[in-house]
Amino acid sequence: MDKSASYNMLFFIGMMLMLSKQGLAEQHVVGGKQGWDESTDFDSWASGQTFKVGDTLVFKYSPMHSVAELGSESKYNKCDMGAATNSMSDGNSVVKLTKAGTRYFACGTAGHCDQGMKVKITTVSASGSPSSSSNATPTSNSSGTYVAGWFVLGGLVLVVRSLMHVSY
Ligand SMILES: [Cu+2]
Repeated sequence: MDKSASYNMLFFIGMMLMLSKQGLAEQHVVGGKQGWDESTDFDSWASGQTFKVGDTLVFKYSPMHSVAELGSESKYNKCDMGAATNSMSDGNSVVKLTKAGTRYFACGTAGHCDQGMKVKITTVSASGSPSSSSNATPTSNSSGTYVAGWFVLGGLVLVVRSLMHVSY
């Protein structure tokens, strides 16, 4: 294989890597390095993240903490743990973000939520645009596939070109 053919191959491989990275679901460790702890500033952590449908949250914490999901913004604001669902206490809790919308999590240990140990996660549809209506998700998914299709086609043209070049 000559030089230009291998450059084309590299370009193609690079594009495939970019594509696969784009399509890959991300894992968000809640609170970053500090993890799920009273001292973590969850608002500033969350504001630096983009949560997409298909991504997962991972809560990492010591046995003095737990994770519970609160059903509404008002319960979240009041730290109303009475109606909490989906309680987890295994120290390494994984939550999958299956659809666009906002979800509320707080620590179940007495007093911790009031100390700020809570986080609000707003998930957007996979294309990255916030989606308030439920029917926006399939549309953005298919346009993503459409773009990906053109990328793959472009890559194939390059490979065919480099193969033809080699045979001269
Ligand atoms: Cu706690």
